[in-house]
Formats: sequence, structure tokens, C-alpha cells
Amino acid sequence: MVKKRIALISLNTKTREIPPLGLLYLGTALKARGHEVLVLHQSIRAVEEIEREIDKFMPDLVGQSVFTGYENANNIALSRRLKTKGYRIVWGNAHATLLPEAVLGEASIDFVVLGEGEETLAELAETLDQPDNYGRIKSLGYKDNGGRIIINERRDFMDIKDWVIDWSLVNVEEYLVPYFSNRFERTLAITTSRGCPYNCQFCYNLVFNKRRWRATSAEAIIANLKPLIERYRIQAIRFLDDNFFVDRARAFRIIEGLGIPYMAESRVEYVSKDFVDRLARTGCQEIMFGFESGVDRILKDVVDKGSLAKDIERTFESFKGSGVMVTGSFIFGLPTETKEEFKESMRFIVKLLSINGHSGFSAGWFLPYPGTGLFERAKELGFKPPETIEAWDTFDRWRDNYDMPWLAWDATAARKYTRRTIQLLALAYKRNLPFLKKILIFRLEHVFYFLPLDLMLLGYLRDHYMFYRGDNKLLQMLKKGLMGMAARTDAKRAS
Ligand code: B12
Ligand code: SF4
Repeated sequence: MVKKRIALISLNTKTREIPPLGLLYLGTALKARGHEVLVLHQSIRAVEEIEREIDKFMPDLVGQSVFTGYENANNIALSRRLKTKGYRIVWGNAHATLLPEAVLGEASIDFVVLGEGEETLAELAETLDQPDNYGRIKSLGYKDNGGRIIINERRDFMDIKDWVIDWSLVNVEEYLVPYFSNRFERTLAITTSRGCPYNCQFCYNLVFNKRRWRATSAEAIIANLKPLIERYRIQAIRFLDDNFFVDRARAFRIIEGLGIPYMAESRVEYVSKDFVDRLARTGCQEIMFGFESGVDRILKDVVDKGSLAKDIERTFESFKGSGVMVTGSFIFGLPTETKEEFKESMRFIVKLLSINGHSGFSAGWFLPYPGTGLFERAKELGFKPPETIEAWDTFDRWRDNYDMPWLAWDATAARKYTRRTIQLLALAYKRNLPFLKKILIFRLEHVFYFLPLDLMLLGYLRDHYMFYRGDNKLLQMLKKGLMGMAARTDAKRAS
């Protein structure tokens, strides 16, 4: 077999703390089959430097990992520049999987890989010079001699029982970042499983993983990470698995085997007294849930979440006093949500905070991602998906101003201020600030955002001092002081 040189690229201009895990799994598989691999991650390198490295490496194939959203234009521009130099280009990850035809419609992109990519990419690299055999590579999309787009059938999911990352592909040191209010300076983000068995109608899992959950064994994960933890003095782990606790026995074997503090995602159904005790005993700092809404109609008929508002409340009760911080995400503006239902969700959030103030929320507005059930529902309600491949770049749920034809009320002010108000309210509960609580609760529950000077000022302080990332020494000291104070209070509360 001819050995190939493959460059794997991930562009992330906004976040720098998470290793490009998908590329690391791909790189591990390619290396194991004897190919030469270069992983290039923009959080670490500027795009110009990435291009220089590619020209030095002279790969046979360049792979780009692309989600739906704000890096699309950067990725297309990069593909086009690389194409003019004659490189062969393959796109993988969620965007390529969910919209393979649209992606291949772009002249500079030669191939797409659907779903998990280890085997497909290796087969493509090994068959690169035999276009007649492309049709045999499952999960591959390509263009035939006449330029016709062909999408091959999907392959079965891989057995990932023994599947771990070869960490020598990156400089691990670059991904060790502070987390948990800076209590741990050196934390690493990883995944240990793929997919999720649930049916949430806004989630990519339905198409990408077809509701099939697969996992690496606890033993393989521990054997892979334990030496890394020791070598790099890693203090805590962030498990980014979509659903880490599907197999609780496996999850706790990993946690106990690694023996360091951690955070992970869970489902409210898994919460029991025993589960909470075990999390607290094993050093869980934060447990994240997808709550989505405080309204049963939305949870049942729109999202098909499989849990109800009372389950969320029970979760907050269960974690009270445990020392484990509960965080959860809400999605507002889901198709057909009424203003009254939105207000009901606001009242629900206030209620949750009053049950258990050691909690936080991430609050986003709905955007119909392709391939999900709610993408179709939103289209029926007037949503027009972007028409060109570049236009997907503006598909970004952190922007406040995209059209929401699936809502029958004007959510402009709510979209502008709700997220910030909830964040500040959680802070007010955490630090016990009664006056601030009163103002913010009034604003939330009445969707009242006239003269929002309080939000602007507090938001500015929060963003510029608590989460300051610049070089100014004075501001850095101030941030350290504020974070230190917060960490001491949290530690006191946890003990
Ligand atoms: C970590 C993460 C991030 C990090 C990425 C950090 C990094 N270094 O890459 C950050 C915080 C930056 C991020 C941002 C966003 N994310 Co995100 N993120 C994730 C998360 C939680 C884990 C990704 C991961 O590492 N998975 C583990 C690896 C092993 O799996 P994988 O990435 O899927 O890789 C496999 C395949 O996809 C494929 N593959 C991947 N890349 C490539 C490349 C090639 C060439 C090939 C052939 C194959 C291939 O092979 C890999 C191995 O089998 C996923 C959810 C999840 N569990 O996957 C969401 C997820 C990918 N994110 C999502 C979204 C929506 C976003 C944002 C748009 C959110 C936003 N509006 O800000 C942005 C978009 C950023 C952008 N446009 O680039 C969605 C994607 C939906 C979609 N249609 O794109 C997901 C699926 C979450 C969800 N449930 O909705 N994210
Ligand atoms: S539980 Fe989470 S990962 Fe699973 S389908 Fe629902 S949103 Fe997706």
C-alpha cells in the first residue's frame, strides 16, 4: 500500500480551549495504517501559518473539519486558495454530513465524508489515485468524471471499544486551560463515547448518529489518559460526550479510574440520590443538562425531550447542598412557542434558581440546524434556509438578528437581553445580592427591557473584568482577584 500524507485542519477563530478531538481520532487511525499526518488547529495557529505549513508538508489530501455556522466562509476561502495550488480537498464533520450535496456543489471541494471518518478517510487516502473505485467507499461523497455528485451509502458505525487518541499528534500543553472559576488551572476536554439514544428534535444526533450510542471501554480510556494526567499534571477533566452517563457503571469506572475532578453532561432521568452522592464523592464540579424549556407542551410536542418540567425541578432539588454545580441549557423561540410560554419559561428559571442557587444556565435562541426534525417544521412555518454555501456562514445562533418566522410574536427585545439577564441573575443568586435579584426577576418575568442600563453596566463589568482575556496587567490582576474571591466562596460552599 502506498503511504499518503494527509493534513487535517480545524478553523476555530472564537474558542481556543478544546483540542480538535475529531481530527485527533482521524489522525490516530491514519497513523496506525502507516500514513503521515499533520494536524493544524487555528486556535493555535493563524490561518496564514496553516497555509505555510501545508505548503511545507505537501499533502496528498487536505481534510477540513466543518460545523454548520460561522467558520463556513473561512473554510470555503481556505479550500479555494488551496485548490489553486492543486491540493485535493475533503470536508468532514457535521456540515459535510448533513448537507453533502450542497458542500460538493462548491468547485474547490473534491470529497465529503459522512459521519465518523476514520475508516472512510483511510480508504479514500489509499484509493486516491483510483477514481473508478470511489464508488466502493462507503460514507464517501464525490464527483464523477462528468462532475455529477455521487453520495455513497453510509457505513455501519465502528466498534470504538478500544479506540483512543494518539496525543503525540498535538502539543497537549496548548490545550490545558483554567476552568471552574479558575479553581483548576490545567483542565483537558475529551470525549469517550459517540451519539445518544434520545430523540430531541433540534439535535444533529438523529441524522449523524442515528440514535446509536457507542463507547470506548473504561479500561482503554483510563490506560490512555492516566499517563497523560501524570505527565502534564492535568488537574481536572471536561467530558464533552453528548451523553456521558448512558452506561453509568462505565462512566463511574472512568471517573474513579482517573481520580481527578471533572464535569460532564447528563440527562435528568438519570438523577437519583445515589447518582448525586456518587458525583459529589468523586469530585464532580459541574453537571450539565439540556433542559430546553420550562413548558411541558414544548418539551413534549415540539422537542420530544423525554422529560418534563417536574423532572427538571426534581433535579434541582436533588443537587441542593451537594456541592455539585448544576448547569443547564435552555432553547428559547422554539417553533410555535408563544410569548406566554416564553414568560412561563422565565418564571421557571427563577423558580429553579430559588430552589438551588448553585447553578448556571446557558440560554440560546433556536436555530433550525439541517437534518433535524425541527428544520422541517421551521420550513413549514416559513423558514428559508440559506441558498448558497457561503450564506451558511451567517447561520449563527449567537447573532440576535436572524429572522424567526416560526414565532408568532416579536421577540426582538427578549432576544437581545434574555441571555445576559439570566447570566446576571444566576450570579446574583450565587453571590446572594437581593436587590439585584429583584430588578432582574422583574425584567425577565415581564420581558421588560426599557432603559437597560443595569444590564449594560453589569454585563460590561462581567465580560471585561470577570472574563477579561487581554494583556493589560492591571485588568488581569483585577480578574484574578475577582475569580479568586468567587473560587473561595464556591470552595466554602462545596465543603
Ligand atoms: C467541542 C465542540 C465545539 C468546540 C470545537 C472545538 C474544536 N477544537 O474543534 C467549539 C466550542 C469551538 C464549538 C463551536 C460550535 N459548535 Co460545537 N461542538 C463541540 C462538541 C461538544 C464536541 C466535538 C467533538 O470534539 N466531538 C468528538 C469527535 C470525536 O467527534 P467529531 O468531531 O464528530 O469527529 C468525527 C466526525 O465528525 C468526523 N470528522 C470530523 N472532522 C472531520 C474532518 C474530515 C476531513 C473528515 C473526513 C471527517 C471528520 O470524523 C471524526 C471521527 O470519527 C460537539 C458535540 C459532539 N459531541 O460531537 C458540538 C457540535 C459539533 N457543535 C455544534 C455547533 C452547532 C457549534 C456552533 C455552531 C455553536 C455556535 N453557534 O457557536 C459552533 C460552530 C463553530 C464553527 N462553525 O466552527 C453542533 C454541530 C451542528 C452542526 N450542524 O454543525 C454539535 C454537534 C453540537 C450539537 N449537538 O448540536 N463546538
Ligand atoms: S439528549 Fe442531548 S445529545 Fe441526546 S438527542 Fe437530546 S439534545 Fe441530542
